[in-house]
Amino acid sequence: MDATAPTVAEWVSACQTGNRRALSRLITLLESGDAKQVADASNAVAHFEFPRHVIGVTGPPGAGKSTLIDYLTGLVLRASDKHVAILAVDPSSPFTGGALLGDRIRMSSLRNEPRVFIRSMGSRGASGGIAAAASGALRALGAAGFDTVFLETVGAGQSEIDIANLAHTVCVVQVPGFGDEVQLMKMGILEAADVFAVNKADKPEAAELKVRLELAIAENPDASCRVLKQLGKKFAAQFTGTHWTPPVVLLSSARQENGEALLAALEAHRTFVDQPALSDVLKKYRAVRAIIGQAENTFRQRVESRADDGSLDETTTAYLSGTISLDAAANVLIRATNADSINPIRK
Ligand SMILES: Nc1nc2c(ncn2[C@@H]2O[C@H](COP(=O)(O)OP(=O)(O)OP(=O)(O)O)[C@@H](O)[C@H]2O)c(=O)[nH]1
Ligand SMILES: [Mg+2]
Repeated sequence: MDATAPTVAEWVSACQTGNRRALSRLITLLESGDAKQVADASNAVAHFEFPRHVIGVTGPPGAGKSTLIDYLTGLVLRASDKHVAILAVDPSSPFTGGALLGDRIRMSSLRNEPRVFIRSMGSRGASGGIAAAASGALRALGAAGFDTVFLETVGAGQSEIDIANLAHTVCVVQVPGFGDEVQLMKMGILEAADVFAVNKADKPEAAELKVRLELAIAENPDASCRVLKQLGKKFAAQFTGTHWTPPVVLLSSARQENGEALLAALEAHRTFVDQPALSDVLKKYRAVRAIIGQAENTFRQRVESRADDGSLDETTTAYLSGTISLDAAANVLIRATNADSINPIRK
């Protein structure tokens, strides 16, 4: 390696003084570096907190997510001196920049705003997985002093859910013409949102969709607190505070109408998750998820390096000849990778 090339630690320092190129480089490393670069970059940002408010914005293609984020960002800039980042993550797109998502981002009216940072991420074979890369990027944005991040994701696959779950607040954007409430329930949409934005209020059917959504939420109070659902029984049981009912906000992003109400709803949710009893549980839960995620990555890397060095051959032969079951073969591998590990807590 070039001795004069900046180290990852130097990039992080540069990020902290507002250097956008360094921030971009760091995110690129997290997104598409080799295993060592990803590990170095993740470690370098690990002790930084996320920005104060990470807002996941998700919903069907064409619902107006990007238009809405542009509009809300403009409102935040006008009302405060906050720095806002827009991170568009598309797990299905292998290439940054060249992706459609990147093209749309480049059209943003805010791309020349000094207090705004806009970036898209795809999964260009990131060795740690896209959710881990996005999580690192959020820490890098925290290091760089951003207050608010809008995290745009498309679709509802597992990777998108993992990404949305990084956010403090998830805003699901809905538009008229996407079926009835039975379908909404089936699609698991009620469980996915902290706040609903019914966009395209300039269309006549939008007001009706808002009413239908509110009814569906009222009829399914148990399904509609994403934070507690996400925590699962074990963690949720530790929290006995007030319940959150997702508000439904009608707005027109294209006409720039009623975005203030949506911002207020998002902020109210941030305050909700900030109550100490809940934020402690959430913090613990996130740490557990982060450790499990990292363990999965490490395990995958170890398994893959074993596959390369030929040490799997004997097990594979035994499995192919029917001497051992698939389960037993997998266990041989698990035990072998365990032997590689060290425990820094109990040496
Ligand atoms: N009528 C109307 N059109 C809107 C509104 N908001 C966005 N649109 C239009 O909807 C289309 C899609 O908007 P985008 O912001 O690109 O939607 P998106 O959800 O980000 O789309 P993907 O990133 O492809 O999933 C564009 O033609 C927008 O101009 C709105 O409030 N009213
Ligand atoms: Mg978009």
